Amino acid sequence: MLTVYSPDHKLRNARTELYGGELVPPFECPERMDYILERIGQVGLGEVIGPEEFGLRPIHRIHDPAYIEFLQDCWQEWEKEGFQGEAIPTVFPSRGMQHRIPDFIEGKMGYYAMAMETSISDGTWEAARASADVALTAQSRIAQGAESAFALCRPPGHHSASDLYGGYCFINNAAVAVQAFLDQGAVRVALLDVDFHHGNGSQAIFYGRPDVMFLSLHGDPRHAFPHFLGYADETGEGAGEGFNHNYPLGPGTPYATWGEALKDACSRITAYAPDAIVVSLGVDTYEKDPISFFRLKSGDFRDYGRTLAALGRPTLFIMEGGYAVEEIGINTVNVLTGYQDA
Ligand code: SP5
Ligand code: ZN
Repeated sequence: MLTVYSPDHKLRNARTELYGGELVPPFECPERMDYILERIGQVGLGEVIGPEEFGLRPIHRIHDPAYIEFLQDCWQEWEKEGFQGEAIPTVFPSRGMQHRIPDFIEGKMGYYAMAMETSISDGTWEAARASADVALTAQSRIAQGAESAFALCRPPGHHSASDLYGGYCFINNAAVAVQAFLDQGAVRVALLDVDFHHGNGSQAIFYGRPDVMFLSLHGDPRHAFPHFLGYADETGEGAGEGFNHNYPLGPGTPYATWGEALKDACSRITAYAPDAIVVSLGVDTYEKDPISFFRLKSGDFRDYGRTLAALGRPTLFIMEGGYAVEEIGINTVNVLTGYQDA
């Protein structure tokens, strides 16, 4: 299987994450990519290529142009104020307040943030743009006839909606790739999100549309980030009714239970008969993940890779989360070899 990777992810090197009331080194760190690349080499998964540049047009198909401008300018505007730390919002358009976009950077950040653990710093925008190019390059290989491809995206994307960043995400790489398939002639695309966290951004983007079926297995929002979306009764709206499927799962969920949910999701995908499948591949479902609560073991990742292969559709894997850094390579590549060897 072909992998697309850009070293420009290293430009995303924030020093801080707000966690438990402290500023700590981010869980979503550059070293994650080193372990995945190393494992790709060890198992001989296949060629690793760099991305092509696609510009802003495919990004604007998903994201509000004013939001993209905000991402581009945020760090300079923050620095200009003479603040000493990284850019973090402190005030939000909460219940009963206006949703007008302020001029001052602190207000703009609160408007565009869905969570404040994610600091913005120098290079964040450049890395996010490169990550989208990685996704689009892998997508284009499938559009040209490859059966599968792996977009080794960093930063991740699935928490980002049309005009929201947070949860370590800035541009929704998976959504941009889904839209690229549709713009190139696909009629239906399934977006399957197996990251531990609910893909709130992806759900929001496609919630009213029947041309994208979104399915997500994730920590129950009553207990897990992002807490405010991902319930089972969110089934789509308007023309999109019936094309959104959430599988919230509780603390301690083992692979036996998770795998049953995946099989249910797969039967829905088969019935939908999509032209392509995009997998938001987070491996924070792993038992040793430091911020998550499922109990998948390394071998389980290979097992569900085989389940995905049985769908028999062109499949684009997009990297999302996974924070047990030393095992992230083994777990991620197990999904891909499970798929490939099936
Ligand atoms: C892409 C992705 O996986 N984003 C996840 C972002 C999660 N950030 C907030 C994490 C808060 C975790 N709190 C749980 C404490 C458990 N000890
Ligand atoms: Zn996650």
